[in-house]
Amino acid sequence: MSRADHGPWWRGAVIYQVYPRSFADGNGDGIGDIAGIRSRLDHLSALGVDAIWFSPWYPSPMADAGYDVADYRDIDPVFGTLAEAEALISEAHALGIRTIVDVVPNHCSDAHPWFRAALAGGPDAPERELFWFRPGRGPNGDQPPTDWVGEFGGGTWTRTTDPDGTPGDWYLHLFTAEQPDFNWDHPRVRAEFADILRFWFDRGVDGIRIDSAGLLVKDGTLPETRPDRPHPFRDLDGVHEIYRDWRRIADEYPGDRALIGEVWMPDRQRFANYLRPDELHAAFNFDFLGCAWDASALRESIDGTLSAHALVGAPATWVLSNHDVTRHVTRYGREDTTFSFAKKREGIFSDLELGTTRARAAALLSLALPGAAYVYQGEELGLPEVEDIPPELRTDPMWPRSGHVDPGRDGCRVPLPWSGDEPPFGFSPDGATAGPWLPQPADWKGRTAEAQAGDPHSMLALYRTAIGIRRTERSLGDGPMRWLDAPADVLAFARGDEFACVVNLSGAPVPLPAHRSRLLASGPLEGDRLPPDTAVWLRTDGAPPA
Ligand code: TEU
Ligand code: CA
Repeated sequence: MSRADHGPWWRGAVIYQVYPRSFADGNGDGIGDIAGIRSRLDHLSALGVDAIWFSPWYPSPMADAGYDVADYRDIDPVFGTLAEAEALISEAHALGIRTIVDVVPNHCSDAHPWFRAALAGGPDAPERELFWFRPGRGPNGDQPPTDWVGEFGGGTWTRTTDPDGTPGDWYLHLFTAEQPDFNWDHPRVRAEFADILRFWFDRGVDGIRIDSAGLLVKDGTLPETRPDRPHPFRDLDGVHEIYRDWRRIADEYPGDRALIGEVWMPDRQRFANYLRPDELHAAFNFDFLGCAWDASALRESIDGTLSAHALVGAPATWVLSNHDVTRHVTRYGREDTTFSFAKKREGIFSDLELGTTRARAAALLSLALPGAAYVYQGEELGLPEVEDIPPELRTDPMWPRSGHVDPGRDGCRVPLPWSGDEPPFGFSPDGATAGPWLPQPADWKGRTAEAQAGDPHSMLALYRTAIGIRRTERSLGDGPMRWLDAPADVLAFARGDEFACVVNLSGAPVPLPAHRSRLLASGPLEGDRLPPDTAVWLRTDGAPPA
């Protein structure tokens, strides 16, 4: 059934995140690539997703796995060519799947030609104005301009050496030293990104995911961070002007092009400001992602999300995992089920069976809520976080930058298992010259897409069935929802007059509300009772009792 009466696609889409390095390897070098993605599009088509978001695939020294971009208009040779990316975009479109590229506007790579020119040209190079070069403090200038703490921990400034060999100015980087921050006060930076957006829209992409969208504008007076003052680089009002410009560009193109912001922002009101009608179309709901597996916390997050979005007329999004966070099968099996970057990631016991049971229920919850839903590659296979990657094989700069305290994000980026009984589980073709770039657990044979495709009780089967129902169920996706009366610690809500979702977060089985039939359950029911950590989709009769 058509969803056309739901408005533009981005209001209710299921969007699948491909992390190209770890999705599928076409040429056998152990690193995922565009050829691999093209060979596995049938998986995404069978899953039923509406759109694919590709994490960065641009030329990059890979200091931050491609979030350090050296050229925004090309493809890194490890992933393939621009012609292959264009072919992938049109093949996805032929399957009815939209495409979203990841644009990183806060910073580039230190290998970007502008930054190279800024260094090579010495203190007077005009390219220095495109970044944040400043003299150091102290008599010898050997103290950084500020004591700001970076997003991965550690300082935010690195000193340069002038072409004559003497110590020179410092430059700002909110992430690693290999990721210099752009100066968005400079018109050339603005013009460059306007052109980059057009470059990808001209290639037919349907959306842009905007990396670190709240960080672009800095207070040029460089104050220290103080709790009683506006933050010097987070969520400054000036970012909104940038997104109003970008919205005008997106609106110039036919066919509902979408701008999707990565905005980590605890304040829901300020978060919603990015979604005003002339700004971004959508943004990732990290409030929900970080929320505990707890009925009242989830209900509060859902209500808070929906009311903040309603004020600006934007659709909510529902996200459980991505390439930066501990996979939710593992999170939900822990005693503390919340996520935050500030927390230790490692060495915390997780009951993966419990985590999997909850992840299945969470899938039905998030796919039934109003708005768009995101699926991070591998969550449809129920993959857990890989927590035993040997330290010498870890690649995430978070690991060294945290002083080897935080293992970083490699554990959610392990190459996908597709088929077979042993690594590389079909990730690379037969006869590959190298193993997967991160080791896959030897016991993943039961988690391959192939093994799960034939098992009606698998996570993959649950996702396929749920997304399939969502495609035909007119009340799902964007639209209203209504809470139903339910026992303590049970979330029950109606979508339209004939659909209800019930999630039992209590410790005991609960009776189901009145219904005509069961559409789908995340696990076995006990007669007419819904066991703990289980969700069910029900066909209800007319308006269900409120
Ligand atoms: O992540 C941004 C991000 O996670 C931070 O801004 C976050 O708020 C911070 O780590 C909390 O302390 C994006 C990408 O998703 C990530 O993979 C990149 O490493 C990062 O930007 C830099 O481009
Ligand atoms: Ca490859």
